[in-house]
Amino acid sequence: MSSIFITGATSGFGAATARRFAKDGWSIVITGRREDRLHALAEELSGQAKVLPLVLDVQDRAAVEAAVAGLPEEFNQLRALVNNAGLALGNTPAQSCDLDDWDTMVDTNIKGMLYCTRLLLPRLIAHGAGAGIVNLGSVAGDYPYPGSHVYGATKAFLKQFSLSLRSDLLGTGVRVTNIEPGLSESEFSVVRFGGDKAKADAVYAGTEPLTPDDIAESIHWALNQPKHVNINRIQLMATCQAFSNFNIHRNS
Ligand code: NDP
Ligand code: 8X3
Repeated sequence: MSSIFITGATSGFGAATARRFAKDGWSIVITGRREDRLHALAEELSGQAKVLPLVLDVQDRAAVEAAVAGLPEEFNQLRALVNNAGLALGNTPAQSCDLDDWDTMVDTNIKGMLYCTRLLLPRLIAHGAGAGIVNLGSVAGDYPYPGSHVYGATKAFLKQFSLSLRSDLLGTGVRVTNIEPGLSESEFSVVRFGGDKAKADAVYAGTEPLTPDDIAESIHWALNQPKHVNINRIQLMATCQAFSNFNIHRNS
C-alpha cells in the first residue's frame, strides 16, 4: 500500500491532492493547523482511503519531529511527501511591510518545508524507487512583481533546494519535483490580504484561474510517472495570465 504525507491539507491544493490520491486508494496523512477541517476531510474520504488527520504547524520543529516519530505503521511505508503548506502575507512594498510577516513566510515556506523533508527523507529512501517529494513553488520564484519580495524569494529557495536535493538523492530512487503554479483560486489571497474577502475576490474577478484540482492533477501526474522518470519542474499558468514588460521609473 502506498502512503502519502501532505502538508497544508485543510484547504486549496493540499485538500484537492488528498482527494485525488484517495481515488487511487493511497493511505494519506493530512496535516494542517485547523483540526475541524482535517476531521471533516478525513470523514469525507473515509470510504475511499485510510486517512490520518494530524494537527501540525510546520513552523514548530519539535511538533514535526513528534508527528513523524509517532506515525502509525500503516502510514510509515511512505512513498510520497507533498510540501504544500505555505502562504504569502501582504503585497505592500518591502520598505513598508511588516517584519513579522516576513518571519512567518520564511518559517512556514522554507523552514517548515525543510523540517518535513529532512525528517521524512529516511522513510522515502527506505521505500526506494518510485518514491517522491513534490514541493509547491510558484511562478513568483522565477518572476518578480511589486510586493512579491519575501514570498517570491521563499519560492526561489524551494526551486533551488528541489534541484539540489536531486543531486544528493542520486542513487536512492527518490524523485523530487518542484511545481510552480501561477494564478490559482483557493484561500491563498484571503490569507494574503488578512481575511479581506472582497480584496481577495478582486484578484480573480473576470479571470479563469487555475483550480486546486488542476494542481492536484499535476502532483498526481508527477508522482505516478514510471520509476525511471523524474519530473524536475512543472511551471503552469492559467491561460488568461501571461508576462508583462519591465517597469521603468521616469523622472518626468
Ligand atoms: P490555501 O491558503 O488554500 O492553503 C494553504 C494551506 O497551507 C492550508 O491548508 C493551511 O492550513 C496550510 N498552512 C499554512 N501555514 C501552515 C503552517 N504553519 N503549518 C501547517 N500548515 C500551514 O493556499 P493554496 O492551496 O493556494 O496554497 C498551497 C501552496 O501553493 C502554498 O505553498 C502556496 O504558496 C502555493 N501556491 C499557491 C498559488 C495560488 O495562487 N493559490 C500559486 C502558486 C503556489 P492551516 O491554515 O489549517 O494550517
Ligand atoms: C502564488 C502566485 O502570482 O500570486 O504563488 O505570486 S502569485
